[in-house]
Amino acid sequence: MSVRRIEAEPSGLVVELDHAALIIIDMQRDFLEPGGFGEALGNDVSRLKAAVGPLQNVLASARKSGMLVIHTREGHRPDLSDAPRHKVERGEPAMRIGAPGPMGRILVRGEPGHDIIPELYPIEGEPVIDKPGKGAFYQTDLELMLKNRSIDTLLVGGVTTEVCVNTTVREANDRGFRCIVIGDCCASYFPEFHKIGLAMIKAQGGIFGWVSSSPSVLAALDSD
Ligand code: C5J
Repeated sequence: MSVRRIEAEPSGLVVELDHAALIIIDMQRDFLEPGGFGEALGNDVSRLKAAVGPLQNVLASARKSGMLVIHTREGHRPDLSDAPRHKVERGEPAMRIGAPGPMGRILVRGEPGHDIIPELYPIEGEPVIDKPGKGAFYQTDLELMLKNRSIDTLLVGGVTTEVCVNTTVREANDRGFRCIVIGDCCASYFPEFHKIGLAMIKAQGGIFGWVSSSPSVLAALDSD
């Protein structure tokens, strides 16, 4: 059993690597590249690039350690039968969910824009969770997968900090998982929401979880 200490806030943690998983949330072209869902909503998608390099480093290290790695993607069936009407109709986006865009239909499974960016592409053996909502537990088999492997601790990175990362961490926390959010492996279209999104997780003694950084996680994973 490999046990490591990870520096984090509000306190450092001891983690058994055999019972930990890296969860990478929604690093999809639709959120990170021009012409996708994120840009259609009026966002500056270049803001999310900050998380890519740190996540690449943590992903390489997690793979080397043998840790379970799980990727998630937000998106819908081609017939949009799993897309709530209010999600599709809200706001005044340049293109709505399901509309044809330069990377295929916006936020639709199987389209190029729905896929994970090449820099963080899953390798064989890494489960990919397709989720219709913001949280990775809602209407997915993620909890079952984690329980089957006796996972109790999640290292979490991805986008966006205050939306899908926060929602997933809250869902995980209520289900009894300990979440360590890797701050610089997350990003938001709104820098102030990124900062507050992380602050909300670690406030009040870690009300939803802990916040660490990629150098701290790498130091722990790479130490023998
Ligand atoms: C959003 C996400 N921002 N992955 N999704 O709609 O955070």
